[in-house]
Amino acid sequence: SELSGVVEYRNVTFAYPGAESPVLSNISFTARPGQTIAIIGSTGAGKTSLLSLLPRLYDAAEGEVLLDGVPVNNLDHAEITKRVALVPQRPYLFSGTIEHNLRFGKTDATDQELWEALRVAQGESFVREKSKALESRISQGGTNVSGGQRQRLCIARALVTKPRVYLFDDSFSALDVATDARLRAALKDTTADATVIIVAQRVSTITEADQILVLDNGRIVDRGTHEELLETSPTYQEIVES
Ligand code: DGT
Ligand code: MG
Repeated sequence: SELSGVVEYRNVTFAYPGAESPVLSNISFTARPGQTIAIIGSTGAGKTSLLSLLPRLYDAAEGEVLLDGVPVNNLDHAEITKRVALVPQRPYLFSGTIEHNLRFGKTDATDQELWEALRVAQGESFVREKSKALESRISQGGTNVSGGQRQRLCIARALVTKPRVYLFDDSFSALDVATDARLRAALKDTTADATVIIVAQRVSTITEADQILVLDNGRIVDRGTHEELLETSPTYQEIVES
C-alpha cells in the first residue's frame, strides 16, 4: 500500500558467523515513510553491518528486524528487494552497458525512467556526453567510470526500482560538496514518501535528517536531531569537529 515502508529494529544484537563478540548490541529504532534517519559513527562502529540486516545479507541472532510489521526472517529476498533498495558502500557495476546496469533491478523500466533516475542522481550529463549514451559500455569492475560516477549510477539504479525504503551506505562520500548538495535536494523530492536511511561520513549530508543515530562500538549511544545532538552528545560533537 501507499503507506508501506516502515522499518523497525527491535533489540537487535548481531555477531558475524564465527566471531566471538557482537558488532551490534541492542539496536532499536523505527524509520517511517516520509522520514530520513541518519546513522553516523566512526569507522568500524557497525553502520554497514546495521544496514545489511534489513535486506538479509545477514540475519540477526537476537531481536527482530521488521519490515511493515513482518520479521524480515519470514520474508524471502524477492519480497524484500521489491520494497528495499540498498546502495552499498562499495558500489559495483556489471560489465555491460549503462542501460543494462540501470535496469538491473527492474528489467522493464523505460528509457524515460532511466533518464529520470539519472537526472535525480546527478548522472544525466556525464551519460549524455558519452557518444553512445545509455548504450555505452562499462568495462569489467567499472574501471572506465570514476568513483563518483559509479556512485551516481548505483544511486540511479536504486531509484529505477522505486522502492519504499532506501538504504544509502556512505553513498555521497565520493561526490564533491556541491554535487552532494544538488543530489540530496533532488532526492528529497523523489523520495519524499519513502523511508530513507542514510549512513554518512560528512555531517553536512545529514543535518536535515529527522533523526540521527550516533553509533559507537555497535551501540546507539545518542539519538536526536542535529541541533539536539549538538547540545547533548559529546560523541556527536567530536564527529562534527573532526
Ligand atoms: P566504516 O564503513 O569504515 O565507516 O565502518 P562501519 O561503521 O560501516 O563498520 P562495519 O559495520 O563495516 O564493521 C563493524 C565491525 O564488524 C568491524 O569491527 C569490522 C567487522 N566486520 C565487518 N564486516 C565483517 C565481516 O564480513 N566479517 C566479520 N567477521 N567481521 C566483519
Ligand atoms: Mg561501512
